Amino acid sequence: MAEAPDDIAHMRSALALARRGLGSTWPNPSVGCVVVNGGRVVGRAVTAPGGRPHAEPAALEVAGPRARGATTYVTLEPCCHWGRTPPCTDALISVGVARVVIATRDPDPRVDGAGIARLRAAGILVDEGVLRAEADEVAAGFRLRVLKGRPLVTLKLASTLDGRIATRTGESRWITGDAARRAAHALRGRHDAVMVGVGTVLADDPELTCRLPGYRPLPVVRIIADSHLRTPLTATLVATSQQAPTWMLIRKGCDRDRRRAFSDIGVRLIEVQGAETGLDVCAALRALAAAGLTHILVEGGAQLAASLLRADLVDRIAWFHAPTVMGGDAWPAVQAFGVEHLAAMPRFARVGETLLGDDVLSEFVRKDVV
Ligand code: AOF
Ligand code: ZN
Repeated sequence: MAEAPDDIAHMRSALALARRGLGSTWPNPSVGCVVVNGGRVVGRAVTAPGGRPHAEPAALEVAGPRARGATTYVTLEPCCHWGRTPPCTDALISVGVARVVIATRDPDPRVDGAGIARLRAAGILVDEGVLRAEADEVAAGFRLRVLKGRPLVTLKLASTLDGRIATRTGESRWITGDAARRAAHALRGRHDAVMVGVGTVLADDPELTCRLPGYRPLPVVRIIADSHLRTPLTATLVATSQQAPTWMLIRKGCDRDRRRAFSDIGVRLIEVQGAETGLDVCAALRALAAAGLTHILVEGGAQLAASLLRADLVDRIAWFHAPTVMGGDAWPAVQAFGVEHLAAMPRFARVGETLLGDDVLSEFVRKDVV
């Protein structure tokens, strides 16, 4: 189709809405919807926290009677299945919109083109593909969950220029400055969950919340990959599990009394197959997708980063570099993972570079994110 400039502008604002919901709508995708009548925006909405209501009925409700004859812009194909809410296609049909512009199809097998067919069968004009690439990027976590059964993984690292995260004696606070640490909190705000390995819990006792006021309506899920339940019951992540969810990925066969102690406090334990050392990261991500997560931020440590890179499971990297050097006896951001040839290195494309005080945030993506 020939894309009208208005279509692009309205879809761009629908995408901006969708981006705002990232981190809060899992297990559902964050969808943006803009209703336009006579050239004026009469309704707009994003998928609600927790995934319901969907964006379309919320935007139609704002538009009220002005939805009749309107054009509706949606970043994802409207659903046509009866889930926990009635189909969005039926809402669009019943209020009498004239045209629906869709950025990309919903990969959910219950929809996947059937939403478009249903709208067309009802006599609504449908155009698809407006800003598809951007929409696929916004929905990348949801697409991975549906199509590959795992969440999207962003690896966040903060290191010296030579990729070190702690001195020989273990000092690590702080390597990057205030602006970089605020940006790291904003990253947490856009992810469903933040994950660390047990080594990081033992070394830093982090809280892993998003401490930017008003940034997200639901607390971020905190996940500890801890095959042998080495986390102390007194760890901050455990002690604060009433304020924000704490999940632990553990190996099958961990001590029952110890497991009970964690679940009594309110920690959710998820059993995962073991690898020779630690957890099978593939199985761990499968379990997290099955629990509904679409997008996780991995904040270390070096062992978990290495396991994910070795298994080719890192989709995006956010790497903060401070203008300092520690040298080879300091702790590396990524542990050894056995690369012998250049051809075997995981490769990423650089997509962004932001100066944050004296630090730099470099962002990378793998080349084949669905
Ligand atoms: C839409 N608009 O805003 C979203 C959609 O469990 P349910 O009933 O909420 O349905 C979840 C599915 O709905 C999800 O897998 C995806 O296919 C779609 N998400 N669809 O029309 C929205 N969030
Ligand atoms: Zn829907």
